Amino acid sequence: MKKKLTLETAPLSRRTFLHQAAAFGLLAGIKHLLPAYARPLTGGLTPPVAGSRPPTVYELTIAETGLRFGGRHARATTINGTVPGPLLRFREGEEVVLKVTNRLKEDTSIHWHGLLVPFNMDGVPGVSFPGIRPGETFTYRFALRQSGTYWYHSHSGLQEQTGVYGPIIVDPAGDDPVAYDREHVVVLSDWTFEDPHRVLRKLRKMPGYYNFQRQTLLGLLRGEDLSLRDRLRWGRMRMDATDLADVTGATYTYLMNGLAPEDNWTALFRPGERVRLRFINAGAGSFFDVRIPGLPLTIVQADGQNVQPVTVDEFRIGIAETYDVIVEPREDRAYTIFAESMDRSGYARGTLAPREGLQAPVPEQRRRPARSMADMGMDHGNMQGMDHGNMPGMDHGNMPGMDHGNMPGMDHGNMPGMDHGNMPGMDHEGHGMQMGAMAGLAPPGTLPPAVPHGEDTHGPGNAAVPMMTRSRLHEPGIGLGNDGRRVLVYTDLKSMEPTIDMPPPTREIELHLTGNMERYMWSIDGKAYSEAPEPIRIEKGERVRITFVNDTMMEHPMHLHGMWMMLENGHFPHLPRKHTLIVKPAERLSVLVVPDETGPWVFHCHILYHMDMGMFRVVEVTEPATAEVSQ
Ligand SMILES: [Cu+2]
Repeated sequence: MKKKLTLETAPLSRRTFLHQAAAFGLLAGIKHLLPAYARPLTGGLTPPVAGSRPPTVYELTIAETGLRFGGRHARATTINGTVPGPLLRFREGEEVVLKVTNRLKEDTSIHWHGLLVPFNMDGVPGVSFPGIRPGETFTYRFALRQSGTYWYHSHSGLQEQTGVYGPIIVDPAGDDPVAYDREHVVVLSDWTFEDPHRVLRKLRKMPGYYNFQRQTLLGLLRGEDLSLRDRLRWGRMRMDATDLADVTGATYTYLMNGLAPEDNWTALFRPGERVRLRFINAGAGSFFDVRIPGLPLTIVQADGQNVQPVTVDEFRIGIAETYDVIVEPREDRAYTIFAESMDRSGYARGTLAPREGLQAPVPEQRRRPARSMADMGMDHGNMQGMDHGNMPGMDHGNMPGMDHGNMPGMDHGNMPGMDHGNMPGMDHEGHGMQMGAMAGLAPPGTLPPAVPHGEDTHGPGNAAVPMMTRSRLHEPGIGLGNDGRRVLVYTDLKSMEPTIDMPPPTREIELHLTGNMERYMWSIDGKAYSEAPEPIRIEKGERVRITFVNDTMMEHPMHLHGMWMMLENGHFPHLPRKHTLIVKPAERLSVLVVPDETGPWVFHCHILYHMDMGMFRVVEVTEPATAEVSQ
């Protein structure tokens, strides 16, 4: 199908916009000029120009600029003077040149999130290139091998928190399989008026610093959240069931295209049009739950890759993920685009309207949810006969004593879903194990089985290991799915095109996401990046299964550079290709990778502060050694 872009639906010209905006006083609260797509009132994106062109050249200047967010002054790190930065629009197959100039007093960088590029164009200082020094210009040059919605951001220090991010659209070389009449980019992010280094210092001193939503005694007496028994249990674990996000609305202003909720970013449509919304979560520390009351949302793309359309009422967008959504507003009225932060401490908001000046009611915020025993891998439904009261050494603050032999009634044979016969080569004793060329790994697409945690507790950098880890891809996630709304889950995602050439994996690498919330330490397999862990080595063309095991109580949006992760959600050969995956607490999740570019690629948690604290690794892709070895 061809997309229809008629003259009537063409975006407002800048002059028309300024004229109308001035007439209605819309610019009053918005002192800074935003890129066209992000302005308070926008008709939509400029349609792409067809035909081949010489290399597209973009000049991007990173500098400190005074801006306003929700009426308050701020110093932001901007790209060409704005937050978010300009929309970069390319066409699949073309070569692009991006000249990035650093006008800061510190080094900077830009990483093209989700784009497959040669490693030296990937923009990670210290891994892909040295970084861009103050006053210097670095020229990125690469050919585009894909299409879809992506984004870019700084990979230096905490610059992403202070504004260095922007959207990317790569139009397909041929016809777009998604039909639409009009499109808008919706960049979600979080802004703090504090210096992010100060935010991090506070978290390191007191990880619950921004958690102003703890359970109160009054709430306990009212029977909210947890029973007294559960609450005491959480206390013994020195954890807080209401710890949903490290950084919250206590300091964050949640932004939609750089605008605070009161500035009400407004996207225009004509009733009856098919409107494509390209959602990008460019937040440094916030997951968003997105809905548009009154409109079903048809998901057509995830992380830039077309998926078989699935219609939902709401979806959770993890940090660094993107989702393209089709809506068909038929009525001549306004609709609120509501993006609530996962911990319910605030929201980003905008409006879809047939003309300016309209707005719809803003939904009430829901109550923040609480963590459950399932998030600790202690789901009673899955483990009959597990009497917690009788478990000696169950001090989760430091759980080396997870001795299964000491747990009365914990009969592994009784655990549904734990079929050892289905787990070829599962060595429970070790983590980070690399099983060499092993025949009999589960076929591509298989959901990981539930597995009790092994002996390795990952050392002092890790606070707790869940007793049982299992697939949670079918779960909508904490705080969702219990109010009658249909919520997108990862098992809904099926790629549009089948993966035809995907023989079974020949090797499995298991990685544990670890951390100590109390000390604000974050790591992989118990080691922070500063402890110089060995790179993860994969040969070019090798078919590897990577299994992530989340040993912490938080969701981690894990991002792998340089290659797709094919999510094993049971839908082979239609496994969705993702660049970022939310891994839930106590979850075991597998992806297949087949790297086709050599070089050092980074793999990290996209919560900026977790990455900074060390939840970061290098994946070294090398040329295959010799024919004998690779045989
Ligand atoms: Cu993380």
